[in-house]
Amino acid sequence: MKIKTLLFGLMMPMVGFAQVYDLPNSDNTPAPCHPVPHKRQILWNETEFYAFFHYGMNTFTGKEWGFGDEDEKIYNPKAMPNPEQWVTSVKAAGMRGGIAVVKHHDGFCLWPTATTSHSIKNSGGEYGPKANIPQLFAEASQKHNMKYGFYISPWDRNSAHYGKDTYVTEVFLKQCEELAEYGEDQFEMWFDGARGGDGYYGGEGGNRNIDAEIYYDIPNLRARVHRIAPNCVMWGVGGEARWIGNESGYAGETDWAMTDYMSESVVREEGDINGWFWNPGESDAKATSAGWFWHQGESMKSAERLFQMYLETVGRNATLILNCPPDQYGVLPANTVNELKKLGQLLHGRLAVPVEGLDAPAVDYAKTAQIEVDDTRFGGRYEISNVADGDKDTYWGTNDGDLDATITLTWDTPQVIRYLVMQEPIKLGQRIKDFKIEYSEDGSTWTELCPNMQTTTVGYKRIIPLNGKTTESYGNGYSAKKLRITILDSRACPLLSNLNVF
Ligand code: FUL
Repeated sequence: MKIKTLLFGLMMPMVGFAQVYDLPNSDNTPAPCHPVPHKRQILWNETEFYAFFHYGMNTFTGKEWGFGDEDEKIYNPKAMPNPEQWVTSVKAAGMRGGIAVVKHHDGFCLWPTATTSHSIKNSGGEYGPKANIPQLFAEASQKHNMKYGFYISPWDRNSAHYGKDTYVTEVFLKQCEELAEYGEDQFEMWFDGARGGDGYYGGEGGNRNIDAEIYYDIPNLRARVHRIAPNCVMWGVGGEARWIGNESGYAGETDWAMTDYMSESVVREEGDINGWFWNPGESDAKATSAGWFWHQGESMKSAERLFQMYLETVGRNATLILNCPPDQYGVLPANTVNELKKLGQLLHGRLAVPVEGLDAPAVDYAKTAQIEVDDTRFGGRYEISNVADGDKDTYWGTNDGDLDATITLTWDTPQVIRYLVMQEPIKLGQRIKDFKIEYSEDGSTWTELCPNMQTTTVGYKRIIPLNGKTTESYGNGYSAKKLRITILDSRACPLLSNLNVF
């Protein structure tokens, strides 16, 4: 037993329970380890895996970045766009929500905005003017119990106002408010990092560059959107979640949800243990082979490749926003839908990710293990059984100052195991900074697992492929009578809200 635990235990009979329970922190709740997330950032993190839908003018021009001079009539869907099909297709992949691009750099708005005539109002064909994408997307998401939000490009290559104050006051902030009005329950608003450049700019053309940190009036933007949609995380330039630093679908094996400054890629991928504000990572990646928008003849990445991405993002304390572009008919093509379904089966069968219609989740061996630990926080509420009770609000912890601990899971007969999932209760900050994992087949000799992997951070969620590989993670597995997790160091007393073993 740790010295402090022992002293505390010895003192208890002397002090007496009644007196202790009169103390302000009578249940001995651990002090937060700052910085801590806002409630909206915790809810956002719980979304874990969601889709990106790049759809708009570029879908019809074949471009990735429209110049802003495109005739509105070019946007001409071949059928009524069907966001409900987008939502149900990604739900089948185990996703919990999506972000629809409703204005890209070309400035064309997929809703009848009051701020510009460059919108669906003046678009072509039977369906263009009728399909209010944010509205249809919000309604479909609500219907299917999926989280939703919108991508709105701050850079606007169409607007004559871009680069002037009037763009921010009369166009951009108003557009963000209009979008917020499509649903007070939206979870994220996405702003790309583009900082201006050349464009049409109302016909004047030329180059317009701005300083994104100052120009977009971010504090005001945040306040105005949060007044309408209080749980909407303002991504990127909004300062409430960070870009992970690449578009390839991976986060650092070490990944802190805090940052200090955002200039270096290592800080983006790994965060900063000394960061002073909560700024968790989101990884944006493409599910298809070509660009962000739909392109003729493009192929879909395999479900196995996407599973690997999931391990390297959601499994490393980041979220994954996976781009699935709708085509000119306003639907996700069949090959996308099929691969998404396969991905859902992998996530369900290997990691027990809930997917509607699938009812054979991976078996969670943490539920049948006998779990022991060498240190439990005084207070009666921090037992190790909390990590396997399926309740995200209960957690295990050690006493203050005890920064290490050993947790041992034992099974009556050996189980074949492949993945370990760990979660910290992040409302009290991200704490664990070093741990190791070992297993024993016979119950007495120990072998370290994944020694080449950085077993440093945990955060909201860490998924460890026990063979140390994200590429061929589903191998033969390990026949284990025992699994031992040793927390070696932590920023403050370590806490864990959940453990799963698959
Ligand atoms: C970037 C944009 O420039 C790309 O076109 C795409 O939308 C990507 C997700 O964000 O900043």
